[in-house]
Amino acid sequence: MDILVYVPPALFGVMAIAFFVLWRLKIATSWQWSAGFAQTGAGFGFSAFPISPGFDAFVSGMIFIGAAYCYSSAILLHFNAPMRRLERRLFVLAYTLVHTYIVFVTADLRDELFLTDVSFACLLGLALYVVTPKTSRPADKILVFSVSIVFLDTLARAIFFYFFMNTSDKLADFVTSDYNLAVHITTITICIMFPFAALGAMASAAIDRHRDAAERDPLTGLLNRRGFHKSLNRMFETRELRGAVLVCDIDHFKQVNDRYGHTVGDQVILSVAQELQQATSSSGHAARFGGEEFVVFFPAATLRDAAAIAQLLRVSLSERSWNHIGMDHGVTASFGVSAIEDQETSVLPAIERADRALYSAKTSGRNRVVAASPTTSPALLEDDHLSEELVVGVRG
Ligand code: GH3
Ligand code: MG
Ligand code: MG
Repeated sequence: MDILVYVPPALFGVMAIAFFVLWRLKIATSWQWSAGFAQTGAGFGFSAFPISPGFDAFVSGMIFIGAAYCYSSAILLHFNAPMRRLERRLFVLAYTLVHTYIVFVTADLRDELFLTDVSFACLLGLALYVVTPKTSRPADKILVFSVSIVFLDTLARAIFFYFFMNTSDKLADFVTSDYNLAVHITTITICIMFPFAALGAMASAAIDRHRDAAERDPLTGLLNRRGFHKSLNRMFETRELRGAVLVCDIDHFKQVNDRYGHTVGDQVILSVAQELQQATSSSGHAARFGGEEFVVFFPAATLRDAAAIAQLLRVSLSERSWNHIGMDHGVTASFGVSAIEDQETSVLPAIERADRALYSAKTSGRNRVVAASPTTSPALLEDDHLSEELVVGVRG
């Protein structure tokens, strides 16, 4: 037991420093991990360096609840879940009142330990209840599993020692109690998994964030060229290469910048991007390839489907008012569409064909849709013809 009492404060102290550094480096998204581990280490410190029984019981109880509050905050933040701050704070307040009464009025060690353990478990249990349905990454599942272990360990110990063990009820006997030995043993063996699981979940989330930043356009949030190809490659690992491509370029966009400034230009780009994103819904992959040029891939769509969608987008864009951003004239865009052919092994030839069709749309007057296919040269499809014939072919 002598050496054992130094292990948790040392372990959690190191974890607190490590998580603090990770938070400063912006790898950890919340400081609450570090605060939780620091408090757990400090709480265990009272077993290694006791001061006086009443003071130790009161302060260590408050510290453990503080740690549970921080852990629950860190977990909820990690999963982007509702923080339930009011409920958790009221809970901590209620704990504080009862805990103060037990320590300073009844001075009953068994009640104090039971209350603190059950309250600690409740705060973790609430976080687990909220986030468990939200876990998808393997590292997050490991985190939830390890928090569940801490939750069960705390609850099981509370029940076991309160109902089945005949331990002393004097605060002064805590340091030498079987309970204290049990806490140290389970903490060092099974609960220590928790900080490592938190570390793994944080690293996994940080990697995802960086990957996302590298694959997305910061202005519109659409995929960038690299993200578009990666996302398509991932999709085609498991399904047949089929679908249609739409490329879109805003007409005379330079004039928008020249007349209204770059900020207004950015807002136009953003609005067009949002329109494209809506049109693709969850099935399509919309990307900003550069400047004011966008590419959208529709899996399983035919040339006819893509042309019909492009036509709807073209009309919707040309009819839009831009008064709200201070522009008193309209914006139009030109579209090229193409479909992946049977023998093709990549989406690139279809993008090239759609690009040529776009060029054709630009040279034949802009504000129009041109559909290309490898068997025929880019053919201008008249707008009326498109709306009557091709809209019929749109799939959901
Ligand atoms: P066209 O109808 O032939 O497409 O003419 P255009 O003026 O749209 O074509 P061009 O490619 O010559 O001009 C595109 C302009 O887009 C040039 C560039 O300054 C502007 N641009 C590129 N990226 C951004 C951006 O992120 N924000 C803003 N505001 N403008 C951008
Ligand atoms: Mg343009
Ligand atoms: Mg352009």
